[in-house]
Formats: sequence, structure tokens, C-alpha cells
Amino acid sequence: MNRTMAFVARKSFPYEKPSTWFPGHMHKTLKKLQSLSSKTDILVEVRDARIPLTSRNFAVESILRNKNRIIVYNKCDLAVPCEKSLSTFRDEMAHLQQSFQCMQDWCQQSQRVTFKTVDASAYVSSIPLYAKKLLKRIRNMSVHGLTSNERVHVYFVGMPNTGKSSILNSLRHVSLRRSKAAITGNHPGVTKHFSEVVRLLDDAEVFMLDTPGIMTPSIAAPEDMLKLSLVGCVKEGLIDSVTLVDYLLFRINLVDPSIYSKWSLPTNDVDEFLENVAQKTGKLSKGGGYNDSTVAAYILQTYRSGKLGRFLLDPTDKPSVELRLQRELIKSQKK
Ligand SMILES: Nc1nc2c(ncn2[C@@H]2O[C@H](COP(=O)(O)OP(=O)(O)OP(=O)(O)O)[C@@H](O)[C@H]2O)c(=O)[nH]1
Ligand SMILES: [Mg+2]
Repeated sequence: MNRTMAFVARKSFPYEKPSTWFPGHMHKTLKKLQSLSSKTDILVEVRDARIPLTSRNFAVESILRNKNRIIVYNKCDLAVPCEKSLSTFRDEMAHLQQSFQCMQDWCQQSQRVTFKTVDASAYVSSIPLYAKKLLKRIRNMSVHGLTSNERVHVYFVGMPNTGKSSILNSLRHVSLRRSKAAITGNHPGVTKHFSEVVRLLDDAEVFMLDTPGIMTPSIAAPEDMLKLSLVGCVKEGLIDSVTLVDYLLFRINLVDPSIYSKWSLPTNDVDEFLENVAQKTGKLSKGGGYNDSTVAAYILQTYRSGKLGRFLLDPTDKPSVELRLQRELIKSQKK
């Protein structure tokens, strides 16, 4: 039997370091959201489709209860398999949309926090079709009597770097053909302050507000920090890049080790993996050594840009979702 056929992936990844990333501006944002709660009519919570459960922000949930809520699972283009034709991509998107909706229904049933309405939506911020659909949902909620205020305020909230500002811009462009109103950037913490109100519709008093991305003050499980870091929600360097690559290797091996066949035979050993990648990408020095941080950074960048497999890091089947909700409940009761 050759090595590929004999390969058995690790079944677990022990990681116990509890931590979070919650700098001052996130504290301030949480407080401000709390104080603005009565003025918030529609909440658009933006999550990363690659971690649909882990990028849920329960700190925001608990202060903005009883609102109309739309959950947007953004960056779906990085969560569905690549090398597919556009029509297959559409099928994958429909499948993702369905699984996100089911997941939302299960969460809603067992949730301690209630919302007036909850809607789940798969999204890619650069594709206008999704902006049109989201715009329609917001319009229905605003205009068809779900809110009583004359002026409707739509708040974009969520974990850092999930694409809140990009979505605000995409909606504004589709609705009003106006240029960008919010600055976007490829690292977490780009938006540091609440934005001014930005008009969304020209025929109704509906306005949007962009908010800084916030993590939760504590993390439900240490492994969540690894997932959040892998997709770019956490400040670079907080978790050592080799540990992140080791975790990525663990996840890829569970999906399909042939994803990295251009670099290496299947392996569970991160050092062997780094060395093989260094060799294949010309990052070995004359003496045969390599800088593990440089190679790790290269692998992470390849993954984040969608060029190293597109898959979910969170399982979204019913038993896994329920197990997670149970764990969260136990943790919150212990506090
Ligand atoms: N592949 C992909 N990238 C996206 C998508 N939406 C946004 N991005 C990219 O993700 C990065 C972060 O986008 P932002 O809109 O700045 O994210 P944010 O949530 O406002 O981030 P903070 O303000 O830091 O909390 C940018 O590089 C965007 O171009 C998407 O649907 N797919
Ligand atoms: Mg932003």
C-alpha cells in the first residue's frame, strides 16, 4: 500500500490556551451598541461562512435582543470548493444557504436570547445578486411594518474582518449607485469607530451604520481562537503561525489531504509539511534550512486567499450544532 492510501488523519487537535482579543475600541463598541439599542431597528450580523458558528457574536446577541435580525454568512466564495463552473457554484451556494438556514432554525429553537425575526443569508460581497437579495429583505422589513419608527436604522455588526463595511458598500452601490461610504481592508480592525448614518434607499427613510468589528470578551472554546485566527478575524501574530499551520493541516487532513498534493504527501507532522512546502516553493536556503515563520506565513496567506481548499472549519450538521449550543449554555451557567 502506498503512503497516500495508508494515511490516517489525526482525530483531535489538543489546544488548551484560553485567550481572546478584546482591545479598548471593542469594549467601547460594545458599550455604544448597548446605549444605541433602542435606536437599532434592524441588525445585520455578518459572519464568516467558513466558521458560521464560531463567528457568531453572543456578546452582541445578548445586548441587541428583540430586534429584527438578518444573519449574513459572507465570504461564501471561500467556503465552497474551487475549480467549479459557475452553475455548480450556484448549486453549492444553494446548498450552503439551506444548511445555514437549518442551523439558524436549530439555534433559534434552543436560544436563550430572542429576536423578533431571524433570517439567514449566504453572501459574497462582490456579487451584486446577493446585494439585491439582501436589499429586498431589508426593504421588506423596513417598509412593510416590522418596525414602527419613522426612520429605520440598520446596524452592521459582527466579528472583525468578516466584511461588514464591504457589504454596506455593496448595498449602497446596488441601491443608489453611489460610491463607497466605508473603508475596507484586508486585516481585522480596519473600522475603529461608528460610521455616520449612510442612506440606503432613495424612496424611504432607511439608513445604515457601520460599526467596528468586535470579538467576544471571552471565547467559548480555545479551539475557536485557532479558527478565528485562520480566517483572519484576529490580530496577526497573536497565535504563533506554525501552530496555526499545524491546525490548518489537521483540518485539511480531515477534508482531503490531496488539497496540498502539489507540495507534499499526506502528513500529520507540521515540521515535515513546512519543509516540503519550503522545498517546493523555493524557500530553502543553500544549506537546506528554512525559516518556519516565513513558510507558515506563506501557507496561511495561500489558505486565506482561497487557494488552498475551500471548506468549512465548523461542522453544521444538527448533532454538532446542538453539542456546541449545549457547551455554550453550560459555560454561561458556570459564570
Ligand atoms: N473573498 C471575499 N472577500 C471579501 C468578501 N467580503 C469582503 N471581503 C474582503 O474581506 C476584507 C475585510 O473586509 P471589510 O469589509 O473591511 O471587513 P469588516 O468586517 O468591515 O472589517 P473590520 O472593520 O476590521 O471589522 C477585505 O479585504 C474585503 O475585500 C467576500 O464576500 N469574499
Ligand atoms: Mg469595517
